[in-house]
Amino acid sequence: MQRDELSFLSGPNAEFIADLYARYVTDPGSVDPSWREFFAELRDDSRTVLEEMQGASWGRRDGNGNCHGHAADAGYETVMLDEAPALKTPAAGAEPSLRGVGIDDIRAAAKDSVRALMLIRAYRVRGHLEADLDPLNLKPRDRHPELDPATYGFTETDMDRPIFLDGVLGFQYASLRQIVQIVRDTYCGKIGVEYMHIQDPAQKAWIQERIESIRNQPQFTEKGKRAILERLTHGETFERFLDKKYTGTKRFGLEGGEATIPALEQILKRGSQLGLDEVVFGMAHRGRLNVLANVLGKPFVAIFSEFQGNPANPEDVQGSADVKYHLCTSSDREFDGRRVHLSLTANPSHLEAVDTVVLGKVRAKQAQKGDLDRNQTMAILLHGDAAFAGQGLVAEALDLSDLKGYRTGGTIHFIINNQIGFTTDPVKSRSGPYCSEVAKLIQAPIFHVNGDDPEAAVHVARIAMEFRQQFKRDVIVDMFCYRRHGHNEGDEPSFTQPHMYRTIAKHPTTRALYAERLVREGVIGKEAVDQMATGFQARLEEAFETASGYKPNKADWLEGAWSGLAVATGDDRRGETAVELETLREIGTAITSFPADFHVHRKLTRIFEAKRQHIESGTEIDWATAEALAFGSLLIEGFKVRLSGQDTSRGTFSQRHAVLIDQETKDEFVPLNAIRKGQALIEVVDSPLSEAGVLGFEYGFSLAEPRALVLWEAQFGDFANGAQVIIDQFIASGEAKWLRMSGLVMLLPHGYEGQGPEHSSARLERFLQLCGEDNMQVVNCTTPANYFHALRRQVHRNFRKPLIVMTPKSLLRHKLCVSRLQDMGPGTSFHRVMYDDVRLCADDEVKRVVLCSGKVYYDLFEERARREIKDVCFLRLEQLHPFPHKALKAELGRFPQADIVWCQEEPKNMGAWSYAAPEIEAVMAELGHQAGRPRYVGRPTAAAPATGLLKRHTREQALLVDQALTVG
Ligand SMILES: Cc1ncc(C[n+]2csc(CCOP(=O)(O)OP(=O)(O)O)c2C)c(N)n1
Ligand SMILES: [Mg+2]
Repeated sequence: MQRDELSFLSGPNAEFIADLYARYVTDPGSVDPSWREFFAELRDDSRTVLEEMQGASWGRRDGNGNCHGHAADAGYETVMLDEAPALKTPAAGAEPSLRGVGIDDIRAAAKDSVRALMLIRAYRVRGHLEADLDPLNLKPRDRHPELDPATYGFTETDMDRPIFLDGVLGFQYASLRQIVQIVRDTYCGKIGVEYMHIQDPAQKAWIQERIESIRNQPQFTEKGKRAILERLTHGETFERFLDKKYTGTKRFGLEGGEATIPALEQILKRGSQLGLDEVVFGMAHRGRLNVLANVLGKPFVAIFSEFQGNPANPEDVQGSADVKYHLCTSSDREFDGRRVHLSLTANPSHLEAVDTVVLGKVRAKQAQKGDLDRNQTMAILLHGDAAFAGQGLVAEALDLSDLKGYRTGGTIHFIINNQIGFTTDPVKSRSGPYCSEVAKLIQAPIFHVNGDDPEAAVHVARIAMEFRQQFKRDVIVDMFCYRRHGHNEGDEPSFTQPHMYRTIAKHPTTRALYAERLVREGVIGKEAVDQMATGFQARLEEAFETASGYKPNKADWLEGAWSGLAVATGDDRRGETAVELETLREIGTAITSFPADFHVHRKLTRIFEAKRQHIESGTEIDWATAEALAFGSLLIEGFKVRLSGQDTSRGTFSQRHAVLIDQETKDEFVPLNAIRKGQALIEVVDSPLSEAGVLGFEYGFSLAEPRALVLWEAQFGDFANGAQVIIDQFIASGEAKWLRMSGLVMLLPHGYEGQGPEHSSARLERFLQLCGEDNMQVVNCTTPANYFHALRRQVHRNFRKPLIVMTPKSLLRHKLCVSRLQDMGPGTSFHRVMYDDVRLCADDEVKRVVLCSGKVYYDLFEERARREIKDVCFLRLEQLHPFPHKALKAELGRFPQADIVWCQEEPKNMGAWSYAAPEIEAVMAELGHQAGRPRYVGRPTAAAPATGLLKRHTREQALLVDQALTVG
């Protein structure tokens, strides 16, 4: 059959066949028997193909201009690879015509087209499975049957017959031989692309166009190639140098994955052309020193000095410091005259824990600079293959990526996939075919690339950057490479991976392979290659010589957004937190108002009415109202407030109602954002059901934005232990390890109310055990006003410390747990210790002082009143850490004759007892108090925090209250 005769299959006829097929699918009897036979012969997935005949693949793509906006750039110049013109055979004005063509011809030609489309589609979906990705070629690559033309009934004799494609792959007609060549070039080279899982047609079409138009073959100018070689040379020489000078010292070298360096460089360079001016990096151990030096430009001399065991910061601001491959740094770099600020976030050993911290920082920075379309600031997260597959935090971070309250306009994830995790093989560390599978959770495109082809790595890095800027969504680069040495430099890898390491030993370095290629291509001479390495080595030597005399001249904190803040000193830390009564009333009016046409829930109007009356009378201000007053007052002072947590906008206990929902339209209204013109805004975000990920995010936000009150709320305090890594590794120790302050507030519902083991305790004891070196504050307030001051204090001092708050549940509605407006008014402040409001007897008649904290105070208070006891007085420790030594001493000094009891509702091995007992004893010793030490009253030691039986709870609670009040 001649080509012209095949023209019947262009546009309209293609649709005709697709329509015919649609009819066949719904009712096979409705089509001509010859067509029925034809369709029946097709495989199951022909449905997809025929559907696509009318869709993006068959029809013309929209030709999104941005796909081709690849301005040649100085460093890595890329020119588009023109497709060989011989392959292009446009249908020269052929008119659709069925004249003179028999049904058998139509059937044969249509069958060819459909089968070819199925094959092409199979390559788009699964071509990556046959891509040449592993530099070590450890496993023979299996052929996938769907990528074999024979599967579709093609035989060798079909190879050269023209097949009508109507624009697919850019061709009107192509032979099967040509088609196979093109799809294999595009999908089975050194790059494997997974994108057909993306449901958004524009994103899918963009990627298809971007890669198919150039058969996914990068082509670089000579200058670009030399630049890539130079970056590889820096990467390799740096590790070699460290290996020579500090043999056996842990550095978690990048060797085997050096293509990371030019790839990152490309992201920054292309990003700067597309509007980026700030990148926040998060990464683990592997290659971190190399990235610090060769991407972020940390001075070599500083790194060498740290290798010699010297501190990274001046002695006087040392903190407890951290190992060198956890440290943060920041720098400015220029790309073609455009400045890009780079920072690498400090991280703990815990893999992937830094991910959402980085995202939170990016979000805060975007807000700071008004980067509303998120074009300027971006996160790059580097991952190990085992960690990316294994750590749940990766999924949590991905889940945040497109949520309104957390999105950051897309992150580039770069996996340094060295095909091993410490000693563990991929087959033992993941169930899926790739380490990157989890990214499909958010339908991110995934570019697998062979790290021994640095041009391919740079090429996909560029596409990733363009995709992020175009769609503001996450994108994954999975760079297959290897790890030349053991997990660290003192580790013997062949105990467990003998075959792999025999292969690696014989395998030339990425740089050597690439240099050889460029010499072969005539891009560079052999001498120039060597010179590149020796020249760089000389620079390293020079830095090395001066390292022993190197002194960091200042710590890199309290700069930028943090300037004006200082290191916390002294004991008096109440800050200026009082607010004029007039202002409080103004806020009170705003938070109980809503637009006239807003349909508020009936029950809420009643609640708001009562609230408003209390504010007017200045009495009975409950917890949630005090909180709203604290937020509102900060907002009108210009401090932003960001509160996130599960169901936080309503409040787990239906107490907050910070966001109102119109009962007719579902519109939202935030009364706190309608106090005054020009006020700062509050962002109250209902979070996804994650603890670690979200807490990390808010911590990150607080690192970048000291002028905001940032809060995370747990649904119940217990759930915070799902975020233990963030608490231990960042919140409690970040300032000491990395000189990074945070004013983050954690709100943790806590209190024994008979709700069972999992809804009673926020594990106060754990937080207290973490306290040391003035690292954070732990409070367990008993009054709304004191909570009000504790919140305001967070941003009204010249330093920042995390604040852990045990928050109430039943006390949210307790008639005694209320404050007066004037307790927040002029002259008031936070109280670390609170004593009885009313003196029941003279100080020297007091027989017992009960020290307590939090909710149990109200149980004690009510029972003392019921029994009309006069000689027992209460001292509430509102703040547990820093321990209110001075205030407690002053109070306890009033009662030298009394016995001292510590009363808590938690079991003895929990709550504040273990922490507070020695502190109280020290105060008593200083006073020479006759009682010597405090006596414990509370639940006995227990395994679970609380009983699940309400009756037992009530009995236990009554007993401990009784013991606390019974003297003698
Ligand atoms: C949460 C966590 N668990 C365990 C470890 C101990 N550990 C350090 S590196 C490593 C292997 C990481 O493998 P991979 O993510 O592939 O990175 P690679 O070292 O291969 O670059 C392990 C298990 C850790 N650092 N963090
Ligand atoms: Mg690995």
